[in-house]
Amino acid sequence: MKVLVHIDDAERWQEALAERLPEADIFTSAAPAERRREADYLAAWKPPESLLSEPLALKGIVNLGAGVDALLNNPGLPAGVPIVKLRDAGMAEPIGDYVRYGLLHFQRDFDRYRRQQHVRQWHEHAPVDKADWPVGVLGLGAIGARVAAMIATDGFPVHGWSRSPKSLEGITCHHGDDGLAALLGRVKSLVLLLPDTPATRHIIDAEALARLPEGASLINPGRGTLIDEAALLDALGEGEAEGRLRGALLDAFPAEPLPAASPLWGHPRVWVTPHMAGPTPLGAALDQVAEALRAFAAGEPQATVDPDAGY
Ligand code: OXD
Repeated sequence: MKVLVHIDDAERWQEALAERLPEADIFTSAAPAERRREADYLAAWKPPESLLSEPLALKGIVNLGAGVDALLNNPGLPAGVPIVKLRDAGMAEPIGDYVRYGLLHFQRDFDRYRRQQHVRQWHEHAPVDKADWPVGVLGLGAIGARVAAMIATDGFPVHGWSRSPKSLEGITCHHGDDGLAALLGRVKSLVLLLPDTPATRHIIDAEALARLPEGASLINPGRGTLIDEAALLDALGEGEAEGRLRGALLDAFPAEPLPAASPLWGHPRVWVTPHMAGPTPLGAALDQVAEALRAFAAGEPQATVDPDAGY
């Protein structure tokens, strides 16, 4: 099988994949056009439209990440080619740690203490137990479910939400529109781990934010398109004094890098990180890619992405 690889450090992936698939001919998108045309499969992260629009006769695509939004929204994506994406591939653990950091940041008042430090103010806030800090996790796919389990183990009561019903041990599961409204009304921190699909775009709009209890916080290691940014800024209010929304820890944005002109950069109660919550550990990801390519070649592809559902 011939595999075309496109990702920032493609040569590293090419070499490591060749060790796992010695039977395969693996080359990167830097190869000449006639060589690229020979590819049976594409393993790629955010390939440019120009590459996808080339006359490639692909039998399958492996998305080198968990989110397929960039690929599905690429106008060059050839129709009908089955797509397999990385499953948890080791990203859930660091994403869980990112969420833990955010939860402790708000639950232990680090945001308030930082502001007090600026004015040299020594004042202790009454602690709130984790058991009294309900957390909502929107999205219970492979990553969301693992993150929900991690924070439940830490002692936070966790409410999970998915579009269709799910049952997860130790998590109070909600589903559908009514379930979402019920969850929003009772959580002190809201964590977004949904994929970017037409159904999830701006799911956190003014109405959803208004349902959150006064002083709730938002943690988004998922996708930037989940949030209506104008509504978010409105709920946060201006300046250091806490608004209806206490603060937001954001790792994902509709346009990345976050444009320098974005008001989020300078907001005193917004923490911006550069889409670093869930780095993909190369080893685990490569094992999954090799497995997916072998399954394609054997004519038994693994669970493929549903382009209509968007994940
Ligand atoms: C992913 C990501 O989808 O890194 O894997 O955002």
